[in-house]
Amino acid sequence: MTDNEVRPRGQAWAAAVIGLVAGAAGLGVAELVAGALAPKASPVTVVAGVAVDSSPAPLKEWAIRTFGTNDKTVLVGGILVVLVLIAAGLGVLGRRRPGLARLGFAAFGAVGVAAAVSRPDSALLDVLPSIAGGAVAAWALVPLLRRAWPAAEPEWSSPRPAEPRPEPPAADGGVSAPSPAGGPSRVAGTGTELGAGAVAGADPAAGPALAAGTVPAGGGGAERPAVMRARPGDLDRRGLLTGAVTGVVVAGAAGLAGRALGGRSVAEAARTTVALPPAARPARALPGGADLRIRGLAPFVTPNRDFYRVDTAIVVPQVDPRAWTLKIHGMVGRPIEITYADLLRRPLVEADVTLTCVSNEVGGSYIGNARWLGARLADLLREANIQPGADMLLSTSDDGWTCGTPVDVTLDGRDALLAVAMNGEVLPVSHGFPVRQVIPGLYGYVSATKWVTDIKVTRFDRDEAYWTPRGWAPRGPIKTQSRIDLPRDRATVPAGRTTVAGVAWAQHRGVDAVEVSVDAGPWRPARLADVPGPDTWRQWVLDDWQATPGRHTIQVRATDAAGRTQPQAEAPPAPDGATGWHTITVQVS
Ligand SMILES: Nc1nc2c(c(=O)[nH]1)N[C@H]1C(S)=C(S)[C@@H](COP(=O)(O)O)O[C@H]1N2
Ligand SMILES: [Mo]
Repeated sequence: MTDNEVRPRGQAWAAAVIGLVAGAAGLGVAELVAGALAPKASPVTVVAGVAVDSSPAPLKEWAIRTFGTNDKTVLVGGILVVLVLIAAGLGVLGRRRPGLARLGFAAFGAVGVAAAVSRPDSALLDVLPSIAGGAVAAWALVPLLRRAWPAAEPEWSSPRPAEPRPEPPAADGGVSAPSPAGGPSRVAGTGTELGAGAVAGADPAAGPALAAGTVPAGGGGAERPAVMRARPGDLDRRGLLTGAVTGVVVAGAAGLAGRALGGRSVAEAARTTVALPPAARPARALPGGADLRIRGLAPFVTPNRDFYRVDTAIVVPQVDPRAWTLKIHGMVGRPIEITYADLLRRPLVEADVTLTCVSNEVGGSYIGNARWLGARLADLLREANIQPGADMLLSTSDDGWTCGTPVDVTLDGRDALLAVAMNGEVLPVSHGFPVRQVIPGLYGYVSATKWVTDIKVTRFDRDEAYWTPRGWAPRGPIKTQSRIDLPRDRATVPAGRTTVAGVAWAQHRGVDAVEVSVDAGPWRPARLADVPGPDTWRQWVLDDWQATPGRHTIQVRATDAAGRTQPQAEAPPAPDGATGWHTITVQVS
């Protein structure tokens, strides 16, 4: 550093704080713009969306395994951590190379813009939040730096000239410290004395920047003359504080306002006004013995609030049912487009169907059973007059996710539905409001499109759905499985007669037998609960296991109505569903 360059000294932490504050202000403003104009395009959301869609299958599996349904919260948290680190780094860089740091923030805005336009459901306005955020962060950086180092060399306000600058005439004058070389605003009175006036003159916004109380901090202190004099490169703590507080207030206010604007959930509001028509074909009453009502055993009907949720949406799509339509097109004689009102006027059927996720591990919880109300998909497909040779329905959701379903499965008489209600309630927003597919017997990724808006009749050899290029099988019939709910794995239970219970499923084939084995001993048949049909899971119980002290292993296996017993061989969820026998260990005391 030459004499005529007064650089901000030390205090990288202060610069890091400034970078964070500038970044936060940018994010806050981006949220505000998103809330007002482009609800799906908050920068963090779109970047997270890109991350979800481009992460390889093993990573996705790992995330689901490790974080469960919190995987997206963790992802957003991870993105924020990266943003924090980079914003802090840009702040530090900004002390020396403000132009470059500004470019860095602008680059972040550009990443957000790129992510926004790459989303399958992107709209023109979606570029705005990231542009606004990047611009605000890049802009805010310099005034914040200037407040914190009001008397340092003002290269922050102009690009640094390549040539050594001529000494301003006043600079070598009466001031004891080297004077800032360039910028017009800094020359006057280069506040080397601990007086408010001089610096206030330099930057009115900074207020009494070097006023008493601004005790020079940190490493710089030692070099200081006994009389407290602030030198031009010193950190002005009050300026830092006021700048940071202003930035954080702006960030918080803008962010909250954005959330408030964006949070007025169109879908949630519309949902409460829907009057569900009665079913033209109600489901038969559940057999009395469908639920064994054993504490700790999954209830036969999964309440909506407990129903697992799996999808790629970072924010739940908000679909206005008044604007919703479903198109059926492609290999059809007569393309169809129907509205929500049209759909509700059709004869609706009710069906008990258990949904299962292909990512469910043996013994896992990505499964739930509900009573669905919906229009029969087969009727609509017949009205559209499907052409021979079509074997796939490529359905698309409002947020651009796609799903490939075999045509024959939807036409074979099973309750393949365009569902509008779940357990007697209008479909919850997170489960696909206003309309989703429900097709018994297929894993969710090839059947259960939520927020469905489009069905293209096509062929498996011509089209690919979302998960196929990501390593999952194009077709996904549900494999026969069973789970022990009780006792819990690794539980300690008292010796004596002990209840072992769980659920088993083989959707659309039906479960005919469940057997339990303790310590690899003989298989004993469990008692099966009643079921309304082959499309739901089935509770089972073994009432009379005589537990003896020590450690025991319990295993379960199910057999479907075709007589096929689930295989022992263990397979992971990818590419087409986990296999193996659920095995738990318990300590009996
Ligand atoms: N739009 C959309 N629909 C979707 C998905 C998705 O990512 N996006 N995931 C599917 C998967 S993998 C499963 S297992 C089911 C889960 O439905 P649920 O969240 O109502 O339990 O939704 C299916 N429908
Ligand atoms: Mo799934």
